[in-house]
Amino acid sequence: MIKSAVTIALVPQIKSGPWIFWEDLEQSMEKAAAMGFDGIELFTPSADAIDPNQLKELVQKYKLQIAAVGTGAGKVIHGLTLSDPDPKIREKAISFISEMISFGAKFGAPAIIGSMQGNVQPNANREEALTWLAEGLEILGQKAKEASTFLIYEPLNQYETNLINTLGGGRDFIENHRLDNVKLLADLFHMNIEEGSIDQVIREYGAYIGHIHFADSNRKPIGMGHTDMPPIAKAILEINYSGFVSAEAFPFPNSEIAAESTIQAFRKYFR
Ligand SMILES: [Mn+2]
Repeated sequence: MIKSAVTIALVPQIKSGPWIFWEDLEQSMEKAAAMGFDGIELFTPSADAIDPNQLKELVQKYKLQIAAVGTGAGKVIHGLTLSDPDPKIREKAISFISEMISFGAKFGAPAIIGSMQGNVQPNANREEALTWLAEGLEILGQKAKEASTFLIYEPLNQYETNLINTLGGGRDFIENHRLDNVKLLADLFHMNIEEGSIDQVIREYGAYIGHIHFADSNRKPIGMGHTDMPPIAKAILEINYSGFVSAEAFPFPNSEIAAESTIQAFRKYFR
């Protein structure tokens, strides 16, 4: 069964970003649970920012799953990416994400590689950058496997990365580099910019999709933009997707209304 999730960001440096909840972890979890979400997607400054024992207590108290953990803080705070021409920076990026994988795995949650994939830098060439990214994903996919979880790779829109922008590009990358244990994130906001037909692409690459980011065309909660949701929801149901549909959207007009609109949309399309 498809599960609902809502994002909670605890990284002050990204405070203008597309995350529903921003404030206190427990307060946000309490609200998410009261609205009926199945899980939360967490963005923390580092793998040791939250005490795992404390989080275990909260997860039990509010009966929420951890849907996934984001790694973007590694780039935002430390400037680390998997495609940096400097091997020392790539190494640090891998170790930052490895720690996130271990943290998430304590809760059965996969880690997401989004902005930490980086970009082709002006002093690097595209082939090299893609090779570095593949090397990183290979190591991290194995790390995730050892932790009994999987790794999520997110194609981003062209204004956020010049590496891979489409689900098909992500599939080709996984196949060409024989990446094991790496699944794709279908982010409906990025796809609305990059794909010809979102529902067709979801059907075509359904077997590769391990996580879905739920946001409208303008990155506001579903229902507040012009994305034609019914055919997309139909495609998600048709591929027998059983992961999380997670609201990575702006807290518009505020966190509570954004979360409430999201869970209503989720129920409308998936329950
Ligand atoms: Mn996303």
